[in-house]
Amino acid sequence: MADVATPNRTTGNWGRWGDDDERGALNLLTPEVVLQAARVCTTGKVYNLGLPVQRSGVPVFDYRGAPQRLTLTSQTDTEMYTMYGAPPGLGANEDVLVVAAHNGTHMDALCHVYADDTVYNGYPASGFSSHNGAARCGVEKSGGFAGKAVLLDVAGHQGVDWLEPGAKITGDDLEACRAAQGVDVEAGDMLLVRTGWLDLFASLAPGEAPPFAQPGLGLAAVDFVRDHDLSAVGADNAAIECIPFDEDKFLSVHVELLTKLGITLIEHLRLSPMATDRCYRALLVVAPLLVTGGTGSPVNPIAIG
Ligand code: UVW
Repeated sequence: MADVATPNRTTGNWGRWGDDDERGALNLLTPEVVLQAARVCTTGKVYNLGLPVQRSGVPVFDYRGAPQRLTLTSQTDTEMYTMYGAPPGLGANEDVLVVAAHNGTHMDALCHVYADDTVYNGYPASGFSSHNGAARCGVEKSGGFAGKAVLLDVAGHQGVDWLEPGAKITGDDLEACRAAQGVDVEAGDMLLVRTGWLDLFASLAPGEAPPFAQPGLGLAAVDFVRDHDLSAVGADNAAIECIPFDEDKFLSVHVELLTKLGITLIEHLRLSPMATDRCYRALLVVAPLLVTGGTGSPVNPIAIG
């Protein structure tokens, strides 16, 4: 059972887990809830929900730059290995990874977005500095987490490969999809929403630019998330929310979910394999890098059906 309190319509989840809280709705994932979540597994099939880390063929916002795997050492460095005493033919290949935290499949820490100069739980946005990162609500405070995930395949339910770029998903859309799939959504669940965006992206010709607009949650989906008292929300698009942002307000859904409700967001999830298998309930394990003061982290969440 998750805790008995529920998010307040005005104050969200601020103060719900104490004035010092930095984990937000992840607090709902108590040991009892995680044990319960493990019981939803029926097939044991493991789904890697992360995108590959590579320079091309993955969605990238220009200002963040493409992920880079750079070679640090390889068989071209035999001289160095010989120095360490390695016999001919023995060596090691090593990489350096250069990855913008919010590009590929990643989770947003609660410090990621501020509104009215404030992040989740009322901490001042000024607590973030370029050198140290977030004084409060950095990704290391979220830590790894696990629980039950419910996949709502909204695109599949609406009979399309992907929702139109810019489409705003409402709470009614989520509820209709939930009912059609015959799954319950319980307090503490992690909601995964499939818009089909990554399938649209995959359908593009090499070098073809994706549309700027993306389908995603609109403000009319916020009540569904709040009223079900969810612990995290993930989607297969770049920002969970629709782009352009609903009501033309910058990051409007982020502000409602991440900042007010303290709900961790996980973006660019590969959800189609689960949808194809009609795997609508799974144990989900998310393990961010514990970057001190970090605004988020690349992740490869593992869903077990
Ligand atoms: C923004 O949308 C600004 O970031 P993210 O995709 O990490 O949520």
